[in-house]
Amino acid sequence: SLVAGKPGPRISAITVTPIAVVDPPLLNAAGLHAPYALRTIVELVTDDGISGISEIPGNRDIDQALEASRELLIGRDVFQLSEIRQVLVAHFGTDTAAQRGEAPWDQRKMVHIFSAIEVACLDIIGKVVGRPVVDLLGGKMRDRVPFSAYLFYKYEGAGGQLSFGTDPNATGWAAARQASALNPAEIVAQAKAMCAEFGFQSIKLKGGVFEPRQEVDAMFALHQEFGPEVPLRIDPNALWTVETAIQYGKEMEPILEYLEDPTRGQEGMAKVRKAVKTPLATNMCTTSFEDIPNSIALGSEDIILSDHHFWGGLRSSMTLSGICDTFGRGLSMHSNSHLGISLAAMVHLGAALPRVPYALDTHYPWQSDEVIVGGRFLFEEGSVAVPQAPGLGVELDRTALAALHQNYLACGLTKRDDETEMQKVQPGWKFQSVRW
Ligand code: GKR
Ligand code: MG
Repeated sequence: SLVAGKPGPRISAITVTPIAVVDPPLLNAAGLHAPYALRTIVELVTDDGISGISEIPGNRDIDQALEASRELLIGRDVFQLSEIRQVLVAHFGTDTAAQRGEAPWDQRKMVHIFSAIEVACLDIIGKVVGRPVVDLLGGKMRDRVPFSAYLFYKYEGAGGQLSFGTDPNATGWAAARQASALNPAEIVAQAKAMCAEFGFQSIKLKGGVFEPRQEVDAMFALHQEFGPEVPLRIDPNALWTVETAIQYGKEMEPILEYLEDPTRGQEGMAKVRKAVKTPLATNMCTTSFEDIPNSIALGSEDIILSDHHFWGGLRSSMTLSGICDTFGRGLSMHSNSHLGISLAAMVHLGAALPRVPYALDTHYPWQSDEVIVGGRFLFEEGSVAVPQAPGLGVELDRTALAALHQNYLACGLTKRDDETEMQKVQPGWKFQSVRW
């Protein structure tokens, strides 16, 4: 029978729910994580009652823009993803590079909106055709997707209501996650606890917190503890000068798998890349398709850390993968504090990529809440099995969603602001885009 031209399921309802999830006091270049990380959960429902979901970083401006896009989206066929994107661009315009901001995380609006809508539509399409999202991205290249341990310097504290306090009854990783990590020995202890729980086989340290000597010492301490078979990375989020990056980059050549955003900007990265043998990775200097020509011209990195929340969705990330292939860039994945809907999308993408040469980033071990039925994802030997059910393969736990939305209302946060959080601990502390 002829199905061509048959309209697909049409969007009939859009629900945007901001939530706040417990996050420990993690340190980074921009300051300190608040006791709650904000996420936004988007649900689209079609006229024939199919629900599709997605998760993006929480930010009230983005939530409001999503609300404002409702009129443009109601009645649209979920299969018409290019048209949906075009309609959104025609209404809102596109983001500029400057809107990304200087913080470690991306602050553009439209990329998040595209991602939220596209992922929820793909969830619906998967349910309509009876296939997991990975099959909509070109098919499954692997059954399990490997992730890396993601270490943070941190103050003692569990986050959430406990804030800098701890739960004396916690055991295992839940206890280790509360401990302070302010020096190399404490970072090694954190790594051991996280790897014991999740089985990670690569390790990343979020740097840009202490002066480079301390952070580089922590990397050597990790190397000493885990040996040469565990790949290591450090990410100072562009806080080092070119000279500092070259000096410490050279020192760490024997122990690093890659060096992530050692310095700010494509020009600076290109200078470091010429001087240091270790591959350079970025989620800061080449962050959009518009940045690619200059990246290629300058040679600013070896590996682009994609993030479907910032690159405008899962299909855009597959496009990026093709571009990376063409220009000899590696591709891996960046992360922020997140729950299982984002993780499911990351796993489908990770399973569809032609190659996954580096274990992907995830903050998931730092979160304890969940918003999906069945609770938290399991990691085995550092990997997550690709969900097999149609669509994303995860369903909203509506009771959990309501509780996490209450957290959002109660905590009073409306956007991520690590500098303000840091000032509560160190009055007068100021973010500096280049520090050492
Ligand atoms: O969660 O503090 C954090 C990280 O610093 C995050 O915001 C970064 O975007 O993980 C990120 C990175 O790799 O730069
Ligand atoms: Mg990074």
